[in-house]
Parts: sequence; structure tokens; C-alpha cells
Amino acid sequence: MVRIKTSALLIPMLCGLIAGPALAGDIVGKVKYAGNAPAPAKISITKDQAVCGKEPHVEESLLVAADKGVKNVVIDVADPKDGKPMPPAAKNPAVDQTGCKFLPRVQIVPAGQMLDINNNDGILHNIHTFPKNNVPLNAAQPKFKKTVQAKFDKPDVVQIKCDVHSWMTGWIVVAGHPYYALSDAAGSFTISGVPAGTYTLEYWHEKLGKQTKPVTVPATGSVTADFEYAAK
Ligand SMILES: [Cu+2]
Repeated sequence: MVRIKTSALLIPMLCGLIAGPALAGDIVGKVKYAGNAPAPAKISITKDQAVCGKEPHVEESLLVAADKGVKNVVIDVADPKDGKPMPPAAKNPAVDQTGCKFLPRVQIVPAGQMLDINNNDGILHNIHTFPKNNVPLNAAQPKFKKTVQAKFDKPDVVQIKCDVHSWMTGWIVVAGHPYYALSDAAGSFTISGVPAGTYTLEYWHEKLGKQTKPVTVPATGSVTADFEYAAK
């Protein structure tokens, strides 16, 4: 009994050593919305009109393309096997406050990475973060304070708001490993170089919520993992 168990463990281990680098594939897909794209509701600018009202603001919490692709969905492998950390970015990721909007609205930031929150508007903003697993930040950012920094050490989904301009909102998804992707305007995404195996894939959207589905990553090439959110 013991012998059989040992060899059953050893053979795949030895094969792994002989094969050299880990076998890995890509997860590609498209996220869609089963309903009609919502009409972009206009946001009324109630403060700092000269700066914030330069460009019209519309509701961007659910962006659906003509063919139903959903932008700003974060897709990640919930249970990666190799547990390697996300490589640090070459320079600090940044959230810009421009025209009283957080740009980009949604972004993925490696855990432990310093994030620059920039004030490009020359007026007072007040950064307020709402983490679940990290330390919150609530800091006034007067017009002369170009950058406030924030760091999130643990994986999380963090909403950012401005206490001065109630319509301003953005999201930081803090990644503890590299197997994350953000869907583009067409709803498409790619997670590259995932070690072969079967995983749970998570789809998170600020308005449509979190959904999961299993995915099996091949040793070479890619697997397609499309997903459709039910209409709200
Ligand atoms: Cu503001």
C-alpha cells in the first residue's frame, strides 16, 4: 500500500523535473451581459463647476458594448497552485483625478505596491478608501498636494471615493498573485502563463457582482472561459 502511494507521488514529480520549465497555458475569454446596455445616465455636477463640469459626466458603473461585451470586469484564478507573488510594477501604478473623475475607474494593483493617487485638478479632493482586508485611508488632498500614496498589503477589492465630490468613484483590485486580468471595452481578457491544472475562475464586476466557474488550463495553448452575467 505504502509503496504504491509513494510511486504515485514520485512519478509526476520526476516527470516535472525531466520536462524542465512548468507547463502553462493562457485563459482567454469574453464577458457579456445578457440584458440591454443601460443608457448612460447623466451625472449632475454640483460643485467646482469650472473644473469638474468642463466635460459631461455620465454613469460608468456598467459599460456594455454593442455586442454585449462588459468592460471593467476583473477575472482571476481564485486558487493558483504555485502561489508566486505578482511581480512589482516598474513604476508605481497611479490613479489620476482629472476633471473630478478617477482614471482609470478600475485597476489591478499588486499587493504591497505603492499606489500614487494624483490630483491633476488644482482643487481640493479628499481621498477615502474602503478596504475589507487593509488599512483605510481618509486624507484631504488640497490643490497644492499633487500626490497622495496608498499601499494595500493584502488581496482585496477597495472602493475609492472622494468626500468632496460625491459622484467620484473608482476601484482598486489588490492582487496577491499574477493571474489576474481586466476586461477591455469589448469584454475581452487574457490571463497568460497559468500553470496547467484545474482551477476556479472568478469574475468580479462592481455592479454585477462576483461569479465563479471552473476552468482547466492546458499545458500549452489556451482555454476559452467566456462568461455571461444575467441581466439585472
Ligand atoms: Cu474630489
